[in-house]
Amino acid sequence: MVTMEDYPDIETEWCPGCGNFGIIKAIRKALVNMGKAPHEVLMVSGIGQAGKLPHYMKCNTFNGLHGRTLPPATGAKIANHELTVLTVGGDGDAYGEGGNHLIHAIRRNPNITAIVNDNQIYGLTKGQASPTSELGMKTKVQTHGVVNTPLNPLALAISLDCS
Ligand SMILES: Cc1ncc(C[n+]2csc(CCOP(=O)(O)OP(=O)(O)O)c2C)c(N)n1
Ligand SMILES: [Mg+2]
Repeated sequence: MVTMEDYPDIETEWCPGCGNFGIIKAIRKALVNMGKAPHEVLMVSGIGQAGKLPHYMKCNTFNGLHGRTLPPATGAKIANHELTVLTVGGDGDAYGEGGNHLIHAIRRNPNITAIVNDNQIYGLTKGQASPTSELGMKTKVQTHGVVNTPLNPLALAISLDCS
């Protein structure tokens, strides 16, 4: 039987209070509830604070390029249908650099789970605006505030009939 002991806590580089702690715990609990052992799971990520999440998971992992989580994850799923494949990344990774891959992964529906840790900012690179940053939000780069309305990722997913 798979238990939480199969998915131990691993020391992270995240700041105290970071939302990624809750997300990693929820992922571990979900895998245990599904009865998935670490060797049956692959987590794929790109670059970013969210992209570090698989580093702290005891399972198969693949760390690729920023915005490029979905192509290797799709490839792995095609090669091994039995594998439970999850991608995890930030809003910049999933909706900015990886936006094109997101659209086509939804369209192809390769039966993988894509998790986006949407903190509405480019966290790792010190706080530039991302596609989901609020209109008017000031950053060190957007000194007069963000000028574009944010992307609505759920509306995008629904319009593409995402499962
Ligand atoms: C192709 C490419 N563009 C830009 C970068 C630089 N870069 C690395 S992480 C990052 C932003 C990360 O933001 P996000 O994906 O939202 O993750 P977070 O750190 O907020 O969790 C950027 C712009 C890169 N490594 N590769
Ligand atoms: Mg982010």
